[in-house]
Amino acid sequence: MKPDNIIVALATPPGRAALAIIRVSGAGSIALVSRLIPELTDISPEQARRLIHGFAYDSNGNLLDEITVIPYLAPKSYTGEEMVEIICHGGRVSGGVLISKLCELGAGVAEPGEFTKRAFLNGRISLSEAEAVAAAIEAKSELALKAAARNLKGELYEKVDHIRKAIKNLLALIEAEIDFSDEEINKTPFDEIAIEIAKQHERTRTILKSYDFGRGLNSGYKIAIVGRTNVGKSSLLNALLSRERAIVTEIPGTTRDTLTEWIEIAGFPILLTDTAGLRDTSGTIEAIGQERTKSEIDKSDLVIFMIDSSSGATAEDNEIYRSMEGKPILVVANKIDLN
Ligand SMILES: Nc1nc2c(ncn2[C@@H]2O[C@H](COP(=O)(O)OP(=O)(O)OP(=O)(O)O)[C@@H](O)[C@H]2O)c(=O)[nH]1
Ligand SMILES: [Mg+2]
Repeated sequence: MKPDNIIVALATPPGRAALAIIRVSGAGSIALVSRLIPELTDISPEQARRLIHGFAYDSNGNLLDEITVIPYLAPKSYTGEEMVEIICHGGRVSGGVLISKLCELGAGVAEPGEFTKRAFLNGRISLSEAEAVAAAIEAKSELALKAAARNLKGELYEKVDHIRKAIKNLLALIEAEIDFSDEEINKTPFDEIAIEIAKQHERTRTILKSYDFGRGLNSGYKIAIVGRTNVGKSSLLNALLSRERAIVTEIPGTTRDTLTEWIEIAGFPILLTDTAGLRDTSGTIEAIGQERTKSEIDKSDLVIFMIDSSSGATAEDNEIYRSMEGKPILVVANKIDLN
């Protein structure tokens, strides 16, 4: 089913800003908005996709804001439907007032992602392009944004579509082989078909392999800094963040709770967690902290296991290391200046 009801939403974040953008989509959008903005009355196809300067009024003729507005005729719009983009003044009031006036006139407030959903349902963009819109908005690093932009341009879709077409061709060849196997027509040898199948299989595997990379770029990797008390875990967190985020003292057991911050390393978003040092303890708070350290280890993609190189690996270090079996571990020897 193709939805044709009119939806409206603020496309920019609420709050103080020079400008805000309101999007309206659905058949009849232009006529609906023209009841607030007279300059949109009787838009000709030549005026579509062009910026129009105007003023917005309420139903009593009171001036609300000076605006610019872009009308789009179906199907040449983001959603593929008739659309209007209103550029009004930012701040707390203007966008909200215009949206509530449009809702009074019959528009409904869009769900998050509904414009993109309509673009997909109307065949304007592929599923991978729709996902790329979300990935671009959520991008936590420049590298993530660049990957999303490639998919916005349809790179992933093209790769998958290429494989899909090749498989359809193969299927046609195989079916022809079955249907006309007795007849003397130009036939494709089976080994050629087998080679082509292997090629498409390999291409599919390559795309699948890129999934983990893409997931890391979008959701980030979780890295926990783990080790005995006082080895310098919080000092490493602070050094990587370039600020004194965690309390560092010479007293063992300083960090009691897990502490998490986003950082970017080589373009990858990393959720870095400092944890409570592991040791035998009778303290209730410290014991709870250590339980949290253990659950943090379970959730991590990588554990930075820190040891104090001035004392070398102790029996306690060995015990902690063994308890993390199966986890990707990066061993970091700290306090090398004391050697
Ligand atoms: N000499 C030296 N001291 C360090 C180094 N790194 C950290 N320290 C000191 O070691 C002490 C403990 O550092 P923290 O970063 O609090 O250690 P931690 O592993 O977080 O300790 P807990 O939170 O108790 O588990 C502090 O006095 C730091 O200044 C280092 O590379 N060399
Ligand atoms: Mg600490």
